[in-house]
Amino acid sequence: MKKVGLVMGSISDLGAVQPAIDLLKELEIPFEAHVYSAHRSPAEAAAFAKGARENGFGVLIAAAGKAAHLAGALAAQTTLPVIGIPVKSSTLDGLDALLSTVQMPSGLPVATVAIDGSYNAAMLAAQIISLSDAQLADKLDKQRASMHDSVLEKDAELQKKLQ
Ligand code: RP5
Repeated sequence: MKKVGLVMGSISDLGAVQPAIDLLKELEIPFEAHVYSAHRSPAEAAAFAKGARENGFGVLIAAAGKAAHLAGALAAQTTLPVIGIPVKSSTLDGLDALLSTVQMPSGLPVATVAIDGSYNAAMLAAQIISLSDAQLADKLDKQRASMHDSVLEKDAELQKKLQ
């Protein structure tokens, strides 16, 4: 199975990224997580993205806050799909990071999830990896079915309460 490369701009992003790490572990998808900054360690960030395809990665996830250029900087170095997580910081509620991540120039897409949406970033990465892994696709189908069932259970509970 191809690996997921998860890069965060600062160790202070780890809390926001944790749901992605947990989901990748739960789905048993091999991954590497690194702290590489587009601004503070640009050479390492670029080298990681440049070598990612030949190093067995199938998709990259980048989490960064403030002037969040990390996802775009990785996308500039690889044609692997790159998923961006805008991280909420102490000012501007993450809108700064959202706009910095999502507004990529034509030809260099970054699939941007919601502010602090790291769970969905890992889910999207899993869906991409599942294109070439039937077992993982099956796990995702089962997870979707269980989500569906739990919504119906909640509805049944609500109907009971309202009687
Ligand atoms: C970004 O700046 C990081 O991704 C982080 O979200 C934000 C703040 O970084 P620290 O100053 O906490 O290291 O580069």
